[in-house]
Amino acid sequence: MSKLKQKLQDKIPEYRERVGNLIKNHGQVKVDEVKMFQIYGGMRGLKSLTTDISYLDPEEGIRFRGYTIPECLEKMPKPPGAEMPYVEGHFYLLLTGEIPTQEDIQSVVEEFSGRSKVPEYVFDVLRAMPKEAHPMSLFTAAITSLQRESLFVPAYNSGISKMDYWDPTYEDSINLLAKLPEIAAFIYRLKYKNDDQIGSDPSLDFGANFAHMMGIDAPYDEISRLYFMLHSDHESGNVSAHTTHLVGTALSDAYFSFAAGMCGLSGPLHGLANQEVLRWVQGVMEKMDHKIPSKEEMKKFVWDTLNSGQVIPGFGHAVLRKTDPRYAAQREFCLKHLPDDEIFKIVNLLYEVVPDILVEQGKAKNPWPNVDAQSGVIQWHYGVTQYDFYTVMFGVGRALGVLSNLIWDRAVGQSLERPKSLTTDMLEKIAREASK
Ligand code: CMX
Repeated sequence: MSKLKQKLQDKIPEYRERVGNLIKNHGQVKVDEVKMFQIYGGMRGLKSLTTDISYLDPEEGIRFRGYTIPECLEKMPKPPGAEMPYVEGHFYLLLTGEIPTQEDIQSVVEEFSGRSKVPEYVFDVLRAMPKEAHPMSLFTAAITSLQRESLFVPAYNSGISKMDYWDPTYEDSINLLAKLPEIAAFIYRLKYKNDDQIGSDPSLDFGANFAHMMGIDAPYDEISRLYFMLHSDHESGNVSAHTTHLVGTALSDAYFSFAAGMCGLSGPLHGLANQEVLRWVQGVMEKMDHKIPSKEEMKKFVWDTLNSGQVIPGFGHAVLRKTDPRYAAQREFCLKHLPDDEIFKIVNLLYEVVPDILVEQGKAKNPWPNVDAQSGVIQWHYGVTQYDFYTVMFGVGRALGVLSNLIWDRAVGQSLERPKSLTTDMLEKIAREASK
């Protein structure tokens, strides 16, 4: 058994006891109540999910296992000479709740690289898909094609105990995670580089190997580590995390569950927003003939977008009520490495004008930028200008969090998710009775 799996196995009994105690001794304690607007309003703010992988405070932003982004960047071990920590170490933290040592990380790096070879049939599937298929369509197809490798399915069919479900789920999750960088880079080079593929180098860490297979020089390895870490998790209620969890509660294996989550990530209100930001910025640049707009000109672009009934991509959030620390971390990287970049200047200008306009418009509860407002700038600067690819990289990062969560769901025996629905007649009756 690998060191990581052993560590997980050692932690499971205590966690089961804590959850068991909550259900058995406090099962009737009221945590929250559902209001009418939440039923029609996407269950916003309803406290009805649990995860220990990360927590999103509306004012402070994300904490991964209790650590803020700056704390993770400072405390987590890094590859020799690197600025950004190992992705493998971040996965270790998400899964176990502990900051790994260099030695711990080394064993995860080896575990991942030993499982990273993508079967040839996955590439055949991708090559057979229509040329104009969206990269997220290719990404989900690759994941579902890999589902035949699931170890959970034969274990379930052979009658494995519910107590042991976490074990093949762990195996499936690591097998899938380890292959995602190569799948993503393959999709990129298939679609945009005439299928001129660059083979994986298993001696490299997760982030560096991705950069190598993309064919982009340093510091793209640093960007990849930062990008995957920042996008890994955002507690349980966002569409990709919730969908992966929901589908997983039907005991669909890690491949099906994660693919479902990735279909959710592909929506423009969620992960696709990063491509929408670049598309919007490109529109501005074209109209300006590649001249940086003045503040007044930018305000007009923003109002025109709002007045035509569209959202300003990369701004607002369902939970956050301040600038997203994931935005701030990427902004810092830009200030250090690409302060004169044309798109960075435009995105900075947006930061100056959009919040006031959204406040003036009076609709968005959070006028501040989210992660997606900044991530495309860095990608564009280092040559990844094909912005419809950005959500695939978001997906590779998101896998770290949602698969960690799925393993813990299985460890604690999370039930099939099945909330109750009511008809409009019933809700009207409840409303009438409440107003008597
Ligand atoms: N531009 C214009 N209007 C916005 C807005 C924005 N950036 N953000 C919110 N609003 C509007 C909403 O569309 C809504 O309008 P209606 O009442 O007409 O429906 C109103 O403000 C209230 O929305 P909210 O409660 O503030 O936000 P929600 O929780 O409903 O939605 C989000 C959150 C992210 C979908 C929304 O802010 C948005 O559409 N942002 C732009 C897309 C985006 O950047 N998505 C990425 C989020 C991060 C991620 O998941 O990757």
